[in-house]
Formats: sequence, C-alpha cells, structure tokens
Amino acid sequence: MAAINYSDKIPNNVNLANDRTLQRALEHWQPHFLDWWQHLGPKDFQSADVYLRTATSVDADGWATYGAVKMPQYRWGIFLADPVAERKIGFGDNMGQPVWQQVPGEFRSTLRRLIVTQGDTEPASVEQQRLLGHTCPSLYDLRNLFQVNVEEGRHLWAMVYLLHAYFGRDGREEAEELLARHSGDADKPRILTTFNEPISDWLSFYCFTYFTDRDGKYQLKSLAESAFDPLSRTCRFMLTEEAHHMFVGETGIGRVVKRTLEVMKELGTEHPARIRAAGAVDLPLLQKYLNFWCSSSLDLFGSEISSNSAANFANGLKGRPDESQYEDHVLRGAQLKLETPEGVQDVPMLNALNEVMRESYLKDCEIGLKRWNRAIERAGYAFRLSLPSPHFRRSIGSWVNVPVTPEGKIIPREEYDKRIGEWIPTEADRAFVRSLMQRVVEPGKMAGWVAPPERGINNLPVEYEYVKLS
Ligand code: BYC
Ligand code: FE
Ligand code: FE
Repeated sequence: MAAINYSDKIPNNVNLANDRTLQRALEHWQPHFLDWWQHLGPKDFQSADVYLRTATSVDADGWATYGAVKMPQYRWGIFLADPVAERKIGFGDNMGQPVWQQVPGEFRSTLRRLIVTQGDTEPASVEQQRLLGHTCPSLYDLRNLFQVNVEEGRHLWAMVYLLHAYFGRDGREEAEELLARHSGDADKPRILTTFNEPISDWLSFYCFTYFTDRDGKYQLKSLAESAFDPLSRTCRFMLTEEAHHMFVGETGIGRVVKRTLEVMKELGTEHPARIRAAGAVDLPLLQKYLNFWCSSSLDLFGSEISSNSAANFANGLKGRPDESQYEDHVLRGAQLKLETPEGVQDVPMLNALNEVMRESYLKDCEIGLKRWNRAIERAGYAFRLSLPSPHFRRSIGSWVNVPVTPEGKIIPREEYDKRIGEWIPTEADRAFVRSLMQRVVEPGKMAGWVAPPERGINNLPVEYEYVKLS
C-alpha cells in the first residue's frame, strides 16, 4: 500500500491506473498546474539543479529521498497515509460510527468549501514567495525555499485529488479556480487575507514559515481527525512534510537573532540605529515582524464565536488538533469563558472551537520564542521577544478594529493610530530590511544579517552546493 507508483504520469499510491476516468481528468489538470508553476512559481530558477527531497513511499524510510532535481521535473503526485483499519468517527454527534469513504450528500458543499479553502492557501504561498530566490542569503536557504515551494505545490495536488475524486464536476471546476485566483490579485485574490500579503524579504519568509505554516499544521491536524477518511489520510501525510517548513522558520529567525547578538557584542551597543548601520536586524525590528505575521496568522483561525465551527465539529467534518487528548468529544452542554471587548462571556464550547484551536496554536508558537530568548539571555542582554496579545490588530472576530496594544491593553483609537508604527514594520523599516537582501550564492557563504545554520541538509556540510545555478 505504501509504495508509490512512479511509472505513472502522476505518481500516486491510490491505484490511479484502476480508475481511468479519474486518471484522465487529473492528467487533463496536470498541464494547467505545470503552466501555473512556470508562470507563478519561483521566478528564474526553473533550470537550476536543486537538492530536493521527494517522497518515494509514505512510510518512515521512503518518504524522504534526496537528490538533484530541476523543479519543473519534481514528481508532484498523490500520496495518502495508509488507512487505519476499522477507523471510527472520533468526535461529534456521530462519534463511534464508521468513518466515510464517500462524501455524504448533506455535507457535500461544506466539505468542498473546507477542501477548497485549504487548497487555496498552498499555491498562494508559492505565489507570495516567487521572487525571493533573487535575494537569497545563501544556497542553503535557496534550497529550503524551493523545498517548501515544491511541497506546497504537492499540497495543492493533495486537495485537487480530493476534489476530482469525490466532488464530480463541481470539484473539477474548483480545481481550475485554484489556479485562477492569485495572491494579491485585485479581481481574483486568494480566499484568506494572510495569503494576499506580499512576502518580499527573507525576514518575512522566516516569519511566514514560523507562524503561517504553523496555522497549516493546526488546520491539517484538525482535518486529519475528519470523518471523511480520504481527507484524513491526505492530511496525515501532508503533516509529515509540514514539519520542515516550520523548521525553516524557527531556525531562520534563530539565525537572525544569533547574528544580531554577534553584532551587538562586536559593537558593544544595543542601539538599533548602530545595529542597522552594521547591516543587521535590530531586535526591536524583529519584534515588529513577529507582531505583524503572528497577528495576521491568528485571523486564520476564524471568529472566536462561530456557528461554522460548531456545525463542522458536531457533524464530524473537522475535529480539534489531537482530538484524542481531550476527554469530552461531543461537547453538547460544555461552555467556555471567552474574553470579548465587552467583557467575559460564557459561550457554548462548540461555538468557541476556533478559539480553542487558536489557544493551542499560540502555545506551540511560544516554543521558538523561549529558544530565541534563551540565546539573548545567554549573551547577557535584557531584551526579550514576545508574542503579541491575540487581541492586537485583528481583522476577524470579536476584536476586529478594537485598538489594542501588543500587550493587550485597549487604548484610544487616536493613540493607536499614532503608535502603530512602533508595533508593526513601517515603510522605512521594510525599506531597510529590503536593503539587506543582497543575493549570496557562493557555496557556504552567508549574507551578513543572518548566521549560518548549525548543520546542512541530510548530513551534508553547510558548504554543499545545494542549488547548482545554470
Ligand atoms: N480571511 O465562522 P468564521 C496552510 C471567513 S494554512 C478571510 O469566522 P470558520 C498553509 C470564513 O471563510 C491552513 N476570510 O470561521 C500555510 C467564512 O466565510 P464564509 C489553511 C476569513 O468558517 C502556509 C467567514 O469568514 N487551511 O495550509 O469557522 C503555506 C466566517 O467564518 C478568514 C484552512 O484554513 C480570514 N483569515 O473558519 C501554505 C482549513 N477567517 O464561509 C499553506 C480550511 C474566516 O462564510 N478552512 N474567514 O464565506 C477552515 O477550516 C475555515 O474556513 C477557517 C475559517 C478556519 C479558515
Ligand atoms: Fe502546505
Ligand atoms: Fe507548509
């Protein structure tokens, strides 16, 4: 079951050759995908040899096989985790019943919407990152960018497979639309706001992979609980790839902190202007980037009080991440105390599940901060990085447009508008960060604003030529 068939045009472990109609439909979509990749994928590196990992089976020893690949020749395909025998629905009103191998008619449009929303983010992120190759801080980073990009392309395949296989003609139309919407497009933008934000520098890329890919981890974990078994199996395999994306973010920010601390030590000052003059990212500037991407990513969990989340859970479509760690899997009658701008409210737990997820996500976000702050402390500085309050700069839910500081204090609107540039990057901050983004492509060399990684990829040295430019 686990072996992937690479002799087919579309690599897969779903026995695609046995379903001619589906195979033909996907083979019809494939050139549209490749065309999208050529036009909106990484700009100008399509003929470079990139040291990429490709899945050759979904089990532990086969899913990461490394070798030099030209990106357009990457074997994008359809890989589902092995089925769990006799799997039962693990939460909601139908708990204990067998999971579904087909889509129940009454949940068809909701499931399609969830799959389309998930699928939309994957190519969106590739579009957002398409120019970053031009300003890579090293070949090691360039390779990681492209690894993330090809895997997000594969995540699109994962959702398109579900749309084609289980949603008939509507599904095929949605699959085309996934290539027709574009990040930041005025007429046809991507569905979720974060995926329309430009990622025009590598500091943003590290923050995006730290915060936004981590939303991916949490959404995929909750969809992995779904009663719709093909969705669950698809998401379980996607999660194995996701870990690397967050690794890129966490180590990327960690390397920025490390380099900044070196510069602070060399100069004997913490003064932001002096740090900047030396070509490094001062810690208050990094904090602004964290505030921006964290608050944007918090919106991706939806409203604190949501009837969608209640229905999705009760019907078994979407669980909580790691559902089995909870005691109550039905939640009828359960309540949650929720902080709103009007004070603390008692809300039915079912309607507050977006907030439950957001809270576990924020706990996971803390892990990197602890590590970065330990480095700052060890270097002997009092500065500490922190996550902004979940009420800061929210565009979705109860805290929309409420003027809240990153510390969580409600302040007058006028003061907020005056001070926002202290909390998120200003145009001048962004211009400074852009000025640091000088391309470095000599094997083993790093840009001056970021420390080298502790080790290379797959036990290779940091100096390895991870991308052979042609
Ligand atoms: N921007 O009841 P509400 C990833 C819409 S990241 C714009 O508050 P609900 C990745 C919402 O769609 C993971 N619109 O929330 C990372 C709804 O509209 P409709 C992506 C938003 O429905 C990096 C309305 O507001 N996966 O994989 O409970 C690189 C009211 O909704 C936003 C998923 O998101 C927003 N931020 O939850 C690559 C999983 N937030 O339906 C990849 C699938 C809400 O009334 N999606 N709205 O027209 C979902 O589970 C849910 O759609 C959401 C929203 C969690 C997004
Ligand atoms: Fe993804
Ligand atoms: Fe990702």
